[in-house]
Amino acid sequence: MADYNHRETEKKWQDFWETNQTYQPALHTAKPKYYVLDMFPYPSGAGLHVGHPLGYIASDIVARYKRLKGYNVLHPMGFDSFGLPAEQYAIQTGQHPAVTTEANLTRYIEQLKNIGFSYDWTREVRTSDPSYYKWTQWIFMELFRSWYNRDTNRAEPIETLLDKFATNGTTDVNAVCDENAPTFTAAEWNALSKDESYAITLHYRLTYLADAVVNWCPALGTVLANDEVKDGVSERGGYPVEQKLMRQWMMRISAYADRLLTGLDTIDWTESIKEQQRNWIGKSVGASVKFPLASAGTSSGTSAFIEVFTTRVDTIYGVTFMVLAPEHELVPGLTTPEQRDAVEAYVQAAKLRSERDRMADTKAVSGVFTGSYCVNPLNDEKVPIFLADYVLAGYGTGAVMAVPSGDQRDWTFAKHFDLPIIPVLDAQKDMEQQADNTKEGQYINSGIINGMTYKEATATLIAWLEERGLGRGKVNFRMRDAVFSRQRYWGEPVPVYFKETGSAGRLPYLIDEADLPLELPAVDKYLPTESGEPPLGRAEGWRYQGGYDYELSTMPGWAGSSWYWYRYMDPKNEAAFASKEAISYWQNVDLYIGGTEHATGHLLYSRFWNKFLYDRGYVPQDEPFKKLINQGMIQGRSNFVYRVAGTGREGTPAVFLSLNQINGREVTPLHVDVNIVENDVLDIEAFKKSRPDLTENAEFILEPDGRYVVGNEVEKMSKSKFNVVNPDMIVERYGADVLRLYEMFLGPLEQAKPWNTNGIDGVYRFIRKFWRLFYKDAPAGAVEAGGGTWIVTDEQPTPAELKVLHKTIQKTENDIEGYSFNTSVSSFMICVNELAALNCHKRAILKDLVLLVSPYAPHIAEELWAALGHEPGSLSYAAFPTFNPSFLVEDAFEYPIQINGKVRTTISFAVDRAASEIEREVLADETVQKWLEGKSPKKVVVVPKRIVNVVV
Ligand code: ANZ
Repeated sequence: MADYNHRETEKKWQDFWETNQTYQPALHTAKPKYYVLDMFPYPSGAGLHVGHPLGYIASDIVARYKRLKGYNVLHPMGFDSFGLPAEQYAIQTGQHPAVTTEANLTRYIEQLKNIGFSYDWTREVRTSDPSYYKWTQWIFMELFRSWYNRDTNRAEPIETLLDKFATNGTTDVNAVCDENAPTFTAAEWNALSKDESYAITLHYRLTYLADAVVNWCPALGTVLANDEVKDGVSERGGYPVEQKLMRQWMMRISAYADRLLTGLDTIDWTESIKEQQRNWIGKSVGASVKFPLASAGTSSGTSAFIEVFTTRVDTIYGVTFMVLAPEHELVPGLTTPEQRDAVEAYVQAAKLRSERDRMADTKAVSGVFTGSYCVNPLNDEKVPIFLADYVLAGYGTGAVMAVPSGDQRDWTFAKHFDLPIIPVLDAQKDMEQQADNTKEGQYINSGIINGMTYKEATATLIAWLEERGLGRGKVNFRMRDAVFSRQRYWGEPVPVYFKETGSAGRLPYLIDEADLPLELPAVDKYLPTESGEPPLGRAEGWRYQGGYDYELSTMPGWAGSSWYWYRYMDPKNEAAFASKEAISYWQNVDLYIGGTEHATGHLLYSRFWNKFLYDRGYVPQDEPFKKLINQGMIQGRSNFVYRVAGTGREGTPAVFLSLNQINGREVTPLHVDVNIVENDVLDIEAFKKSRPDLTENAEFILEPDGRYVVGNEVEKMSKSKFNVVNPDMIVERYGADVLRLYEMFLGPLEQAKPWNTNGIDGVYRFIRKFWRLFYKDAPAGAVEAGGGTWIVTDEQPTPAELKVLHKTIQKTENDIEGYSFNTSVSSFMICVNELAALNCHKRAILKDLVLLVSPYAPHIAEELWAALGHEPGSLSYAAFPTFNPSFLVEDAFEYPIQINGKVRTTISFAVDRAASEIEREVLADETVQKWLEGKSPKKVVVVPKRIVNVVV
């Protein structure tokens, strides 16, 4: 049993954990709960590289630590298994995305299991599994069946809205709803047909159909997200993308804007993620103002004013023009015949620019005059109306009162079109330099607010406008409702069908709950139909109840990930997304670990759905993730060989120079696979074998000691850079425990850092040294050749040994509680070195050390725990060693006590004890008294930390 073989041992314990379901938490227990969660991965075809497990290792350490601390720990893993790559592959090869996904999943699970995570695998979820997406669809249905009541500040079932309509019409309704929702009395409501009243409710539901401006790529046949569009073309394929109004499912996340903002103050997340969410939500406090249209140039049918949103109503006397977004609905009506061609050309051009480009571009000035005017309500000045694409259709009202003396973009625009610039504050700087967004100073040229301060001016103007029905104070959010449809195949079908109603047109209806899950139908190709319908349009005979059209778009990638942490609580439940009992026990996630790239996507949508489920009474907590930690990226460390310029071409053999042989010669660095390099020395044979194209007859100029030394550089870890390190290889060679320790040892969890396999030897040696505290005669060399004779003793530990142990207990505990995992690894190394130096092989010390190390290196810990003779089973539920500060007080020293030149006894004193106290205690000692034979000593000499000499 004594041989330590990491391959056998790790496999043995992984099997043990699986067979015994060691990591299944109990639901009925007096223990406190702890829920530690990883952001679940999308199983890509490339498998895991060493960067992926970083966060998983950290969370696993916490999970294992919390179990030892007496918590009932939920630590699950699953897969975000819908997604584009599998679908792109399906388009190219015809293989069903489910097949590709399944193959990738199998590999992921195998890789994860190799690393020894304490996941309860019985709870695994997959978002693409119908038994899972049944509940994603159900949540969609619940959103559809709900509205947002501003008075109660929460989502409510649509029935409470219908009650209000029936008793008082829209009078008492304070809802977050579409702008064009009609107003009516109870009598009018009650006179409507069923279909007509249903159509009205569609304006209120938390998920709804609307015409939204989207990035439409005709060649790909789909809407693209902002980050899938670069310079007006699709990132994939480079096809033109245009801005198009399309009917889409939307999520009314804007209803939650304020709560998403204030909720941030209640959770323990990094300030940087919170700030990103705050910016994304973008709360602006300002006013909306109506500028009546000047009659000239306007045609009938347009509304009689332009409404703007401004955060600086105090600058209203400085307005010298008005700018509308090119998509603004008033544009056609405002355009005069002389301006028509120019306006239409401009509107057309704006369509080709993504919103992001339009916002980013602050230098180029473009715009066009509509030919019409409106009137500044404060001073009755005529204001020309322009279009410019820096004004976004979807923000505020899509119209800006332009104040070139106050705003940079307005100033640039005014200069370009030679429009007047009127300063409104005496503190404003030279207007020829730049617009100055100051709130300081006294108002000038500003009618009723001249002489006031910013606050007074703002309040006065809002009151003035409100009195006349021309404006009001308004809070605006940058965050818009989220587009929820994708014209794609590999996603959740939307559980909706359409019915012609006659009077109310074609309306969307939810399918029966009993018909969930609405499964993805088979299709012949994963492409849009010839008529431009999404791929689901190809499914033969796919109709609801035999006759109705289904919604053909699918849900976006974020649907399935916006609630998955609840499914883990009760993953097999067929009657609910999780039982009330499970949810009320587990509540929410205590610790969530994942990447920063989800700051304004997943982490915002999850909070939104969570708040919705909370409002509707399905979950007890308003926030899903109490504490969030973002692990840093692991970068690759690329290796290079250097080919002498001009060699290796047109049949000439290549000449490769070892790093220190370059000596200023002109060389071309070429990436070599880091897996055939060890400690920066190239395995030339392996290189020749892997790249015969480069190395045929090649000459290698080596270092004097015969090695070929490669160069290195830190880059992103990627296949194309040949710097991907596969965890399987590390596990095979060094063991999972070494991989786990080493990943933590690389540096602080939250920092980006390069992977460098070179350093792994140190951790490998540490494991061996640790083993040798238990077994003697482990021959030098590989850990797996270790082993030897069991040398653990039952002797009492010395104060020095206890001190080493308790220092490490304290450090490990503080480190894990503070998520500082790298520092624990070094304290283990120090501890093992110190114990080895003390020649300590004592059970009393080692059993605690095994527990301390176990969250990091669980396999070897289990093996040693068993060898120490514990009850058969896992150490996972043992008790974490208790730190005792009294062992840390300064070391004691065993003083030899000499009486007349002969050592008669030893007495231990703390090294900082005063000599006078030592003298007193020595003389009082029983043995010493015996030797003194009643005489009083002539002389007592205390040599600190050496000896006590008594002369009688
Ligand atoms: C007049 C003014 C004077 C403005 C001034 C600013 C400074 P935030 O803070 O981001 O909410 N704006 C309004 N709607 C817009 C749209 N759809 N597209 C582009 N810009 C728009 O910004 C609000 C300010 O951005 C508003 O206040 C408006 O310009 C502009 F010295 O009105 B302001």
